[in-house]
Amino acid sequence: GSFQAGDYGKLLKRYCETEERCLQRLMGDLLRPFVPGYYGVVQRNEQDYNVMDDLLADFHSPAVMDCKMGSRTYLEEELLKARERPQLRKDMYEKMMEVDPAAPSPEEHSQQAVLKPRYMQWRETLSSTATLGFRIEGIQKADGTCNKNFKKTKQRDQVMEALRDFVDGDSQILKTYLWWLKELRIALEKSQFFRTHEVVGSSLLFVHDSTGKARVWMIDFGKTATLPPPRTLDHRTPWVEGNREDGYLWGLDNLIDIVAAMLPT
Ligand code: 4IP
Ligand code: MN
Repeated sequence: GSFQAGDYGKLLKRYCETEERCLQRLMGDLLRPFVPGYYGVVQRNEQDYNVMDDLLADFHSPAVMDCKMGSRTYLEEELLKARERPQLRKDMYEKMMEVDPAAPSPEEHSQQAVLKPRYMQWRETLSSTATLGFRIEGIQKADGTCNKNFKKTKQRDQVMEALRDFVDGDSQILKTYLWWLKELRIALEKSQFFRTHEVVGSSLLFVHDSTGKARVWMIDFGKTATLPPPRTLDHRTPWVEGNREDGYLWGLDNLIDIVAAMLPT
C-alpha cells in the first residue's frame, strides 16, 4: 500500500503533486474541517510523502468505511488519452474476468485486455456509482475484519444493508453520520474550492467507535482537477463529455436520502 507509519497522529501517503496542491488549497477553504489537516512533504528512503492527519488516531477500535463519490471515476483526460494512444490493460481484463467472465466483449476476450475507461465504466454500472452517484469501496469493522466485496453492491436496499451492518444497527451512529453529511453538503455548496474543481475518485471516509463518536471526512485528491477559470461546476448536472461534471453532490444527495430513510421516524 501507499501508507507508512509516521509520527503518532500523522499519516504519510506516497507523494502526489495533484493531491499536494489540493490539500494546500483546502487548508484555506471552507472545507477545511472536512479534510485531513495537511503538513507538507517529507522524504523517507528517497521517497516523498504528503504528511496529513491520521483520521483514526482519536478513535478507539474504529469502524471505517470508504465511499467513492461521484457518478464518474475517471478523468475526461483519460478518455482522450485512451483514444489517442489506446493502452491495452491485461490487469483490468483479469479483474473483470474474476468478477464476471461474461463481461468482456469477443474482441476483448481475444486481446485478453481492455481499455481503462471501458473497465472503469463497467465498474461504475456494476456498482451504484452510475445509478446513485457513489459506491461503497470497503468497510473495516471494529474487530479488524475487512470487507472489500462491494463490487456488485448497486441497489438502494443492498447499500442500506451494507450501511446497517457497518453501524451494527446503531441508529444513534447513523443519526450522527447523517448530521455530518448534511453539514458537509452545506459546506460543499458554499466552497470556492469545490466550485472550481472536478472531483473524481475522491472518497468519503466514515469513522465511528463504540463510544458513539462518528465523523465523515473527504479524502483522496489524486484525481481532483482544477478547472480553467472562469469555469465552475454544480456537481449535480449529469455528465456529458466536455462538461466535466462529476456528479459528486448528486451522489451526496442520494446518500443522505438513503441514510435518512434508514432512521426510525
Ligand atoms: C482501480 O480499479 C481503481 O479505480 C483506482 O482508483 C484506479 O486508480 C485504478 O486505475 C483502477 O485499476 P479497482 O478499484 O477496480 O481495482 P483509486 O485509486 O481511486 O482506488 P487511478 O490511478 O485511476 O486513481 P490504474 O490505472 O491506477 O490501475
Ligand atoms: Mn479512494
